[in-house]
Amino acid sequence: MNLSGYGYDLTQYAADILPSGTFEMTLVASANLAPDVGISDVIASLRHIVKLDTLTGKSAIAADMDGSGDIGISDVISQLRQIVKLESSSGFKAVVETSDGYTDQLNADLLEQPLTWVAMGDVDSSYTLDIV
Ligand SMILES: [Ca+2]
Repeated sequence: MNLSGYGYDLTQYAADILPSGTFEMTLVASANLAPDVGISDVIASLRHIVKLDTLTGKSAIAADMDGSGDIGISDVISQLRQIVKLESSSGFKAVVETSDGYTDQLNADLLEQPLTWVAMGDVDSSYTLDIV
């Protein structure tokens, strides 16, 4: 991973033994690297909840703030609390594209694929951070 363009040097980190089964990889937000959650993201989540739109892929993962597997009012409340700084950022979550779409449930085999970082709460993908 090379995040040097974003002011991060991850070369000091290494994983010799990966967890067995599935796991998630997250990146904690910081002052200069945090998802840009806005009202447009809240609206996108609400439109999904009332079935005016269907969020899929990275947008659906970004909208599921609590990682419950679905997008509900509690996720919207979390987005709103982050906008008004009542709640700290949810940071970023690594995803891999599979034949079934994007997943945040990683395993050793999936790590052979390129990772994409989803900015949690940024449903409209106004903030993207790709790692090649
Ligand atoms: Ca949720």
